[in-house]
Amino acid sequence: MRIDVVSIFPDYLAPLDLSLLGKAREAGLLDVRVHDLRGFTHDRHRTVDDTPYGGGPGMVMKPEPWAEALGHVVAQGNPGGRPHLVIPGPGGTLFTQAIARRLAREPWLAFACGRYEGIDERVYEHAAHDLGLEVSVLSLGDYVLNGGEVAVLAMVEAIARLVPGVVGNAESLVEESHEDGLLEYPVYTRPQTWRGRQVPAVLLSGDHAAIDRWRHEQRLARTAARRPDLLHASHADADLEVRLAVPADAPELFTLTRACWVQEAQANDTLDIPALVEDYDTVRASLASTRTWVARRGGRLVGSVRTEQRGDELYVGRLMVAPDLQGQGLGRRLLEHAESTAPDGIRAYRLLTGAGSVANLRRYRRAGYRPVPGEPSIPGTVELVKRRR
Ligand code: JD8
Repeated sequence: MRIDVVSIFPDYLAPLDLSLLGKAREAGLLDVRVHDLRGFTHDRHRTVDDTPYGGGPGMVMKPEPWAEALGHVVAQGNPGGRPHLVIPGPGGTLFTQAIARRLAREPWLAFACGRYEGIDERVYEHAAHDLGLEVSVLSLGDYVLNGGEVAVLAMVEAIARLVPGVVGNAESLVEESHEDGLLEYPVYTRPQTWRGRQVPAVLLSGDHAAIDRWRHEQRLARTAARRPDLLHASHADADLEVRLAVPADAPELFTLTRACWVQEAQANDTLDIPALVEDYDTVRASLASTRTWVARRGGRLVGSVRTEQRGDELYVGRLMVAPDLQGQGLGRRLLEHAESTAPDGIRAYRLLTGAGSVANLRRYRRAGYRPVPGEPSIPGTVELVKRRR
């Protein structure tokens, strides 16, 4: 990923040379370039600001130096390539983990660090309409900074660490706050007893299912205590309707299934996946042979899961969440719902996923599922089971 930053205080961005990001730059995973805006002025005083039209306090950043700086950055790129321009500002859209994930998929980002009272508004228009850049005005949070540099430091770190390879074990990326709508669980390390304080016994038990459950409960409790807005957000789905599917759901379900299994095909490097090749009639017919649950929010089909009883086991399958809504805990809630529908006599839950579906495997593990040892019933898949409590 290439990242350009323009600022009148380029030294402010020096922390991007350090730690993981510094190593990622050395490893060629990140190409970070910092530009001094004053380098694009031509007067003796290298002037970048002037008094505001209409009067008022402070100074405003002049448009011309910005146009030259952005023009220079764009001109350095590969022909036809254009950066996604991010301009931090207290009036911008709140920067979130979901936005960090989206920007982490971009090949080229440019950040414009404003100062003073801000940048002449025509620069935003010039970047979007004359340079043809996608422009995002983002805010770090509801408080006022003196300029954009601190915001850029935070945004670049939050984005760059999601670039594959930047963070050593991607494992840790999944368990984090805001990754799935919940805050993280408390962590402990040696010594077992410290100044008379103990580590919670469950963490010493070796019972990974119990540890996963305890951690999940801790996450829910912390989120309820510290960020009920998040909890409500993931439960905002108060307007989330989960019900058995009816034939009228089949068209949307067919489309959602195709959309959701594209990433599974990518993760498993195959298109030969039943959910991806089944035709509409097969999906419609499956509504009669399995208990298929659909989740709707505001009328939109946002997720689904199906269950099938086989002996004393409940097979859970086709768990899906609309790609743009993933990471908000919907999948976790649909899985919990599927399990909650298990009739008496069910002893365990069983599900199947692609061996390459690393993120799924992690989520199922966190939900208490364990891989079934031995050869999978379908090559290239992993079967997981969880004892019913
Ligand atoms: C960019 C100039 C200072 C802001 C007059 C103070 C982001 N969450 C955030 N808070 N503040 C910023 C931010 C502040 C900036 C600039 C970002 C450029 N200033 C201005 C308006 C009031 N001074 C930010 N992201």
